[in-house]
Amino acid sequence: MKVIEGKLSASGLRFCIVASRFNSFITDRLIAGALDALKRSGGSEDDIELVRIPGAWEFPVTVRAIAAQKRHHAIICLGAVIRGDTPHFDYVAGEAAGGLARIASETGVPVAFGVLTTNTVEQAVDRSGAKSGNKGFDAAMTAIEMADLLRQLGDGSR
Ligand code: INI
Repeated sequence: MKVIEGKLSASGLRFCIVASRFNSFITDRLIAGALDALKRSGGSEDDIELVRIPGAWEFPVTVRAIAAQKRHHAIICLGAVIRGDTPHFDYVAGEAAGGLARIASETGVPVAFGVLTTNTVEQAVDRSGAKSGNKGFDAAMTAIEMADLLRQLGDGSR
């Protein structure tokens, strides 16, 4: 049986990290985790770009523009949407998730979803480098694997 799966090596691959500034005390930790994963997997600083956006609502329009450039092997989205007292959370989190899934499948560029959607600040802290790990690190590892997998499955143009 031939098994096809992505390798966990970032060497020679180009990544774009898109990170929101809203709840930056969380998203800065996610960025640190993602950079740690990329570098420890053999990625080069020269092959990593960081794009900052105001909030998670701005992910789809930004990522669509970046994916259309076809310059990166994968895009890593990092954000933190924390539930408040109004339904705002549901609109922001839902549109970000749905928009990013659509863009990945329409463009063929892997988009890793490192956007925390939590009920409390404590849950977000736990997932950005405390007791539940760092979801920025996890998203970057997924991006590395998917970048290599899609390169194997694709036309090899990147
Ligand atoms: N943006 C976030 O990234 N996280 C949030 O928790 C959040 N809340 O709760 O409001 C949030 N709102 C801002 C939104 O993403 C847009 O930047 C804003 O509506 C302007 O378009």
